[in-house]
Amino acid sequence: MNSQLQIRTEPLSRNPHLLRWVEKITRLTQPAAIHWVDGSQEEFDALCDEMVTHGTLTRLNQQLWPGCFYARSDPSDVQRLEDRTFICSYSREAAGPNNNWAEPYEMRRHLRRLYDGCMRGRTMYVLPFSMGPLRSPFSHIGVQLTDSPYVVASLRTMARIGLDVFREIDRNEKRVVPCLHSVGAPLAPGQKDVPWPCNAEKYILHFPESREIWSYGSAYGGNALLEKKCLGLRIASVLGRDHGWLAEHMLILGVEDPHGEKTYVAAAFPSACGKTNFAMMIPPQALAGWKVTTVGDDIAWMRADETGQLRGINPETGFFGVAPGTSAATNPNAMATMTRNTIFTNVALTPEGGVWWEGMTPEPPPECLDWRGERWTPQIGLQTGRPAAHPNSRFTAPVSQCPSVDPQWEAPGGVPISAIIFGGRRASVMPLVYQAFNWTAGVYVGATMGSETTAAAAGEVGRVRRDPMAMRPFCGYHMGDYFRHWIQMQRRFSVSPKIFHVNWFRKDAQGQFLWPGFSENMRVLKWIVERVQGRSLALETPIGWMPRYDDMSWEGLDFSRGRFEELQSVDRAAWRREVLAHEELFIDLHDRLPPEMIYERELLICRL
Ligand code: TSX
Ligand code: MN
Repeated sequence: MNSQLQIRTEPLSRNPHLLRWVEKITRLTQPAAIHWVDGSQEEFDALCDEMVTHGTLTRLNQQLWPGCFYARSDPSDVQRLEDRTFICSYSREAAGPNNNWAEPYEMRRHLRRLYDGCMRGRTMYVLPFSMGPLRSPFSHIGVQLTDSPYVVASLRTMARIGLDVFREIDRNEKRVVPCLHSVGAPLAPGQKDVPWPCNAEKYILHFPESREIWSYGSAYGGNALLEKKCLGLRIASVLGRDHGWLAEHMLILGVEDPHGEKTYVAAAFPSACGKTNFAMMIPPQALAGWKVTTVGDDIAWMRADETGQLRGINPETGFFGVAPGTSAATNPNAMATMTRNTIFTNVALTPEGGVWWEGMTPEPPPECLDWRGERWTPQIGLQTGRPAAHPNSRFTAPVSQCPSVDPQWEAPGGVPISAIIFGGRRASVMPLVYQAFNWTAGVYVGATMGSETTAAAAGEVGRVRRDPMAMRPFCGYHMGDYFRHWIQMQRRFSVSPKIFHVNWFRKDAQGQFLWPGFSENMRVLKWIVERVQGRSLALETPIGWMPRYDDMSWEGLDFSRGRFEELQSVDRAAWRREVLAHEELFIDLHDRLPPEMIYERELLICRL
């Protein structure tokens, strides 16, 4: 290790459980040094300097991109690996058909062999993090032991880390979630390191009963930033089930109406629906006085307060967003957020020390280095079909820098959530918006939601993939039990949040999008908020309540009554086929499906 780096080898905690665990893992993984992470700016700067020296990071042009860095991953380590992700519960049944299950005892034995000496020649970081504001009743603390400085630097943006968290661990009787992570690339004495060490064999393991996370072999995204999908969703969903709250794959946004009245909504969308764009949406000029504020773009932890009001927090402090497609046109707030203090991973590097990705500007730069570090020109791109940025390339940027950040985004008690929106990418069948008749009907809407696949990687393009509540890869237990938990949550509410379904992606007979989307989605949001406030009207249909043309605001948009009828039409024959397709999901979950789901399905069939 470089001698410039001040390594904190003295423990920053006195918690005996933590000290004993660190000692045990040190003996197992045999790192060359231990670094207790204090979370300071000086520490971050030193870590980044070190990574620049090693070639893991490139400092971007500081005039153009102050505080920004660029990382290129190993070409084999570019995404979350669902087939390497396991729930290691005692019984296979508890994990459900929605998860890969592995026997915990055998998995532990196998992984201990892999972890044996796996940090040789590297520094092991003891990285404490809090999901949610410190001392908030919503919050949970984790400690990640990792040999990846890239993970340490990224987590400083994504979660609250460092000394304050150690203090809380020492003060608090709350349990810490131990998260063990190694890139699985020990260094022999004198062996030269590579910029992005990782291992061909990868595992992302969750032990729901003991609330532990073990990750091995990857340094990318959700495989390695264990706060996010592993703790924030998979383990938290189990905690939520056991303690009566919800850990959801949802954005939270605030809507301020022209009178200054604030309404918060949470929304779940599968991938490739523009969830981050929606979380940071800017209303159109014509809807003067309406404002959207951002609480979070990925995870919502929600519970009923003592009055029975649902309240939610964003447990994270950063955005780990997909770069391609993000531009001043699609998401100006995201572009402003990442102008400084941002880590870009697997985008393209321009000759002037800036970044670029497909869709960032109308014209590509004349020349750049692609995400693999190879020369790329628009012509090479055309000839080879290779994009300059990897389709899953990312920006890691602080929520606090988002121009639309909500003033209450760090409130320890969360924000009141009045509505929940489910959405999907559907070229047909699904109207722009409808409201479920009640909580249970809304749970059915979320449970059966689906989205059409866009990337060839996901198999057949254009096929509807069921993704209940956008949680299919993130629910840490049996999906049938998860639906039951959702239904039972209603007992905790004095007034149940209203549930809606939206679809920005319906197409006409010519294959054109019927709805302009983006800022114009404010018109839908306005109707939703006014429904919550009891100020807007709706038409009862077989699938729920829908706005009529005159129930929505159209000033500043040329959108005809006829086009709206097409967008909102409910084709009963197509809907009957849709409901039959729900059978596929229900067969999978049959033995643990709550009876309410069957009943809601029967009701829907009758209404159709
Ligand atoms: O993010 C999107 N949103 C939500 C925005 C708040 N996208 C991008 C999707 C992929 C990640 C959308 N794409 C949205 C949308 O509402 N709608 C569409 C479809 C669409 C694309 C282009 C146009 C219109 C609709 N262009 C014109 O109408 C000119
Ligand atoms: Mn997500």
